[in-house]
Amino acid sequence: MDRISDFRSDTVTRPTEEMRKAMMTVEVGDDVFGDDPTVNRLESLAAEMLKKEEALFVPSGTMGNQIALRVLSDPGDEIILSDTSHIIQHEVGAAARLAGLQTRTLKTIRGRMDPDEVKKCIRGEDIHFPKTALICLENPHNDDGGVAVSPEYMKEIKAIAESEGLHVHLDGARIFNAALHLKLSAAELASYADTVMICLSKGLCSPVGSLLLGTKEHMKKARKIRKMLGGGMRQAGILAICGIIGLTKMIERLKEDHERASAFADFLSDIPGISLDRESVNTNMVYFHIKDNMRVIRTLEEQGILVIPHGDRVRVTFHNDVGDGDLERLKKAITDYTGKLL
Ligand code: TLP
Repeated sequence: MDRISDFRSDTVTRPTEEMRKAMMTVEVGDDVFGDDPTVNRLESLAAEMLKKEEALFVPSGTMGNQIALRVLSDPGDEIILSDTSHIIQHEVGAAARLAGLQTRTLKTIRGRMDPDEVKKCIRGEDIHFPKTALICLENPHNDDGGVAVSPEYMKEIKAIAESEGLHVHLDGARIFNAALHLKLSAAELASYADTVMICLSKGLCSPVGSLLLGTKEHMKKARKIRKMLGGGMRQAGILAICGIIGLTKMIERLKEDHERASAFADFLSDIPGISLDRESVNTNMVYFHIKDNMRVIRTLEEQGILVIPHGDRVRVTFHNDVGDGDLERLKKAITDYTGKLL
């Protein structure tokens, strides 16, 4: 097969030319000793951009989320979060296994839990009850269509948490996608949470790495937990330099992914036999329903077009390594496939 059009995830993005070149010459040190100047520069840059006191470079988004859970809760506590959040669906049960938490999951619609339901779930003191420690948000909400969730909603949840003495963690793996769509700063979204995890290795094209951000005190605790989990890296500047390039040069480009996702969603909306929640498509992902989704996925794969299943849906993700040519190829393959079904 000559060409692969890989729409499986924005995690498949390869580092840009500039990143590869910068990796060759970047200054490095041992980050466990706090000696890597490039990691330190990345952490300061991210903290400044998101207006948090400190940032911590971690190997993956999953580790960032899991460290946050440990920082903001004690084993045996309960956390409230979306039933389709990444923490629930895609982190191998780590909240239970690594942080010892009980999870209270709530239905989400377009990335939002019902604030009244959230309130009802917060437990008072009772000898039988676990302590409610934390509410987790995700923005954009991946499983609900990569949908960007409004700042008003986040503010409402933060106010509920504050009034009950709870913390809020934001899984902001694609926070810049959400901020671009909502036309506000990532710092504003981050302001509605105590800790925020952001990924560098998705639309921003870094090969590896995420950041956890929060107060100095929380990040001190987080640094130790990262070490315990085996996430203390040594000459990690070689990766951090890509994160710096991602944060300074790759954010605006995400708009192109949103435009392609939106064009693709419009295209799908006109095809009989395909259904999607058009309103939830506002960042770089398109989820759609089609009968026997695995069959479509296999047919596309035979033509070198890669997409993934998500339950009974198909997910298509736009990113730096797929352009207009790939989109046209995908549209043609879907037209051919659905044409044959009619
Ligand atoms: N998401 C991946 C898969 O794990 C599903 C993807 O292809 O979308 N939070 C959110 C909202 C995410 O979407 C992801 C990755 C993570 C956390 C975890 O990041 P990594 O893969 O760096 O552990």
